[in-house]
Amino acid sequence: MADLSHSAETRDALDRGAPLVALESTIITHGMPYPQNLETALQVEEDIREAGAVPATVAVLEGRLHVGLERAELEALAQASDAAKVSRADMAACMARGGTGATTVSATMIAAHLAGISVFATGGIGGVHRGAELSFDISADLQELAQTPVTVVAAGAKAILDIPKTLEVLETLGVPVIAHGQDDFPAFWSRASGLPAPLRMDSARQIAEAQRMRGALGLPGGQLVGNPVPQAEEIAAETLAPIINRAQDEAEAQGISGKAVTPFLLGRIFELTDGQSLRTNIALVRNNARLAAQIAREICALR
Ligand code: PSU
Ligand code: MN
Repeated sequence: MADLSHSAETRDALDRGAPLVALESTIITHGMPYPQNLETALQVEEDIREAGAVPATVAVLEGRLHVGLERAELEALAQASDAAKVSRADMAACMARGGTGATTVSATMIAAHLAGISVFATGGIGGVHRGAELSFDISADLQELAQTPVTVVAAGAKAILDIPKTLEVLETLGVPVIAHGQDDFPAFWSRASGLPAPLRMDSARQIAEAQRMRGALGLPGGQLVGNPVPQAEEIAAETLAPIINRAQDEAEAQGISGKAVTPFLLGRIFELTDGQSLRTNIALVRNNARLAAQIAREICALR
């Protein structure tokens, strides 16, 4: 078994059997600019504590897999310009060569499961990119949800993705997709995607019970919870559509491909919305962290 490193706080919570929420770090290094990335990471950890759970931010630091970062480690990662973006495919290679990398949803799920943490909060998951019928660009996050038993709370999938195809692939892979408190699957910056989620649950308790039942049935994999961004912070889908199209056209014209696509699009949308996309992103991550903390507490209570 891989040897994990923990912050003192995370280690203590694991020892006590306290509710824990894992957090990814690609959002810190590749999803937001400094210093908002650091402020948000610290704020989200605090939101989880206030909601009665313990945060565990995941990253690979100099070859070691950390589940729970000390503040100085988080500060260094937020300012690192050379951190790799690590997902399932490159996690072991990064560790073997002593590298430093931020974990995506897929790598964070793997790390959380190794540490015995079953709930994870993020902003948005990766999914099927537009034009995937030609590019085959489908995030490893989807396959991970099918095989690793962690409930992931996200604000849905970004409109930079092909949301109908993303939902189809999740169905094929047997991943429960749950909208929290509404019928629509949320669309990250906007509350509604115009597409109903296959499942709807209105409480953290229901989500925890569904996860437990999956385990009892011996089904592999996790659950995806789509938690809509708070109304006051949402950006209307109509406002964003032309901006997303423009960012997409630029990515294509500049030949951006592979793992560079998502960070490029996020960066351009930030610029083209004069920072409004970042404010919304911060609000939705915090909202997801609070729900994830409630789910983690319910899972503990069911044990
Ligand atoms: N969605 C966001 N912000 C992010 C990401 C997704 O709103 O930073 C990151 C996550 O870490 C996710 C990854 O796992 O992008 C997906 O990348 P790709 O599309 O290359 O699989
Ligand atoms: Mn991709």
